[in-house]
Amino acid sequence: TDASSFDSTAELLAPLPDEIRRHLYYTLGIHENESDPSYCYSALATAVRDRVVPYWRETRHRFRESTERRVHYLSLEFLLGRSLNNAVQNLDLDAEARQGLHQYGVTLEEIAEEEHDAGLGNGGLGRLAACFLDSCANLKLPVAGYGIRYEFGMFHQFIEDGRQVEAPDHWLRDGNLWEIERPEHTKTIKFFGHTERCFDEKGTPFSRWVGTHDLLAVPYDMPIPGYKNETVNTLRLWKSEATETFDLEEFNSGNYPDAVVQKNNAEQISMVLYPNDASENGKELRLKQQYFLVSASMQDVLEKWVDQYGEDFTDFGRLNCFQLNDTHPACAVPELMRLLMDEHKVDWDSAWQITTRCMAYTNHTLLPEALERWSVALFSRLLPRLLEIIYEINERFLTQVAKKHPGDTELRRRVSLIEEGDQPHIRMAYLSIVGSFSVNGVAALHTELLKNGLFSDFYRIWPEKFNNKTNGVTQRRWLSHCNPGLRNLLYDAIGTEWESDMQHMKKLVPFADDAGFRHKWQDVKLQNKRRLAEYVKSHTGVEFMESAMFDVQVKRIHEYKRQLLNVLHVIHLYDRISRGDTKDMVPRCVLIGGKAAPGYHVAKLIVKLINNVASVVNADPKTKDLLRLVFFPNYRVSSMEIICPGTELSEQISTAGKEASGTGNMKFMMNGAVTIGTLDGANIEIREQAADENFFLFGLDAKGVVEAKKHYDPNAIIAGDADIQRIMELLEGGAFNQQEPGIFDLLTKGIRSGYDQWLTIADLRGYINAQAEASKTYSDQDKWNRMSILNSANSGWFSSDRTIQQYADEIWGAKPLQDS
Ligand code: DL6
Repeated sequence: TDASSFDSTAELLAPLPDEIRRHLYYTLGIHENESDPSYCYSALATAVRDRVVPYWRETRHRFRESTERRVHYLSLEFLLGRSLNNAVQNLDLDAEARQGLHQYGVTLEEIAEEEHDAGLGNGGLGRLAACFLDSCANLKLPVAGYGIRYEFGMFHQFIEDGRQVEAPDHWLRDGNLWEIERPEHTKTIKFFGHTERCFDEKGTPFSRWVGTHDLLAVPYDMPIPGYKNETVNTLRLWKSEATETFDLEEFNSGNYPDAVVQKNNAEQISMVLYPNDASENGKELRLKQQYFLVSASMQDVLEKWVDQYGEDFTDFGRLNCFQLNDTHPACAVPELMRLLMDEHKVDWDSAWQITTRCMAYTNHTLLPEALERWSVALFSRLLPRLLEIIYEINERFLTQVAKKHPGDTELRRRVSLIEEGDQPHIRMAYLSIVGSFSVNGVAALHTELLKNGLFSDFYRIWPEKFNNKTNGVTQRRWLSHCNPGLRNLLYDAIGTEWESDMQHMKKLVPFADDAGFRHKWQDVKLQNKRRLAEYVKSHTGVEFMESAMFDVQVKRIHEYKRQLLNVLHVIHLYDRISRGDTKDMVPRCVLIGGKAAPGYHVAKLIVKLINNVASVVNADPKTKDLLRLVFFPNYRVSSMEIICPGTELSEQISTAGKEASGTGNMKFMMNGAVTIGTLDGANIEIREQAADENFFLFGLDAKGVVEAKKHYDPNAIIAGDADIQRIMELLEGGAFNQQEPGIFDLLTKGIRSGYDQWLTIADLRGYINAQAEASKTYSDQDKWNRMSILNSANSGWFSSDRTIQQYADEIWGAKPLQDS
């Protein structure tokens, strides 16, 4: 095909308002006066998609023709959120879209609400993948995402009687206008069966995986538009289907339910996202999902390779790179080996050279419970051929280690890919390290802890593999789109370049000293606080006072993130109010939101505690004008788009050494919130960029945490601090659970225990003091606004464009696609 033919199709389109009308009329069969918001959404989204498609086709064409290195980002999660606004923004269609909607009496904001969030992820890891795709498109990099098209995304969270209740998220119920099915690229995926040793005509042995249960992987492509740059990259999501939808024999014999068993079993694989962000799942279905994604994607890439270069794989490693988003897609290592050897007759040594040249692994957690291990027994049943390959990789690796470190059997035991025991397990992180040329952490501290802690043996063996890539977020969604007031103020002050290059945010620094500008800055924040207050009111019934400090912690609920510490501080403020100690008290509205993994009992109890404390605090007339607490239900991407711009104090209070990076912290910083936080994850870099005086620091650092655990005595700390003692008395005395005595005992006993891993009480005094400092600063609004501006001005480092540029330069060796 000739690339020039692509442009002409774009010219066939009429102005957007006419296209909206055309789609209402012809595509949806609606009379103009029947149009309700959902039809308007469909018409606009289809019209916008029509604008996207020519660029998409052309980018795909350039991608196919390019002889530069291609990158394949493999991830079990892509937390995309909504697509319409993103496409409107990136294709610069805002004015036309508004004009087109005007005649139907609806606004773009109302229409956008019609779209379901694509919640194909749990939290940070999945949202990072989405930000990365946006940045790759912005930088015109030849990067394709590969994931699973879950029928049900992240569950909906409801709060009933203060407790989390989960409901399924059938996000595809009304269809998804942002995907195109590509049945011609369907792949067959094997499970179960056994392997056979065979010999080719030259007598060379090879293996065959036979007797398998097969199913199909059907691709659905989603466009990833770059920012005003005529580039549209692809996210390919796989749906599982049965090879035969019906067993005709069963059907004809009248056994209708059994006739569709195969179909149901096959479709289960892409049916639902596992909702655990930081704990091992260990379930057969989860391993099936992982292998399903990996096998389909690897086959896809190899198929394209063979189309372009034939069966010569000499340059495959040089021209391809697979970025493994955590260990979830770690089966990519043995699967690429299998496909090269069994399907394309490449010998072991060459296949290994190719594989280790193109795999790169990102680690996202230090928590031991999140490190994936798969039982050998399960693996041998489900993926027998892969297990054989893993055993051989391990054998060869351990031989290499023995040569380098003779006599060190302990080292070999420690680094083995197989953890021995009654039930041997495969260590997926080790498999990923051995199979990759690059291993990276997601913030400077995190990478240091990987090198010197969790993966120290491997760091000793291959120091050159390890590198850091501090996370980032896209300023297009997380500043420009979600905060139009601030965007317009920035346009006036420093122009528009920051939207595609965040280094330009630095131009904002001198404005911190401009009183007039500070005033405008504060006014924008006030508007955003009003919008947030309305949102909170409509979802929880609680009124936020607009003059109060908006203090926010939104993220998954987990003990290490210490939402509990936040609640203890709220109880402290409540105690002060109850005792009449309100002199100089700065009014606060505290918002906490996030989902707890459905099986994580303690996290769910923390949700209940937040809700119970909120009920007591908000109902007490003494707190009027001084304190509010809400638990915001069903926290997700689209709610962050409203919460983030209205936030003034960003809570990043994890136990040091536990949060790999954090990315919410970066979104808040960009929008001018000041952080109160520990020296954990990317907080350290946030403080470095913003300067110490523009950050409220407290708590133990990572080394301090290790030390403190040796002689931790929370009860002594409680006994020696009257404020903390009163907090505990209120909690333990049942002030927040009068009707349900004892329900929070697990939490109070936990924080009183010398084995409390999260050292809540150790950091509480420091936290209370830092909060007091934040309040004092807030009462000087001029000073606060200065800090706020400087946070935003210095947030350029946290653009995912910077992160991706580093991945491209330092790991991938990828260059932008040339314009045709
Ligand atoms: O790297 C993205 C994100 C980090 O910002 C968070 O700090 C980290 O907790 C999160 N990790 C996970 C762990 N899941 N697994 N495995 O979600 O990654």
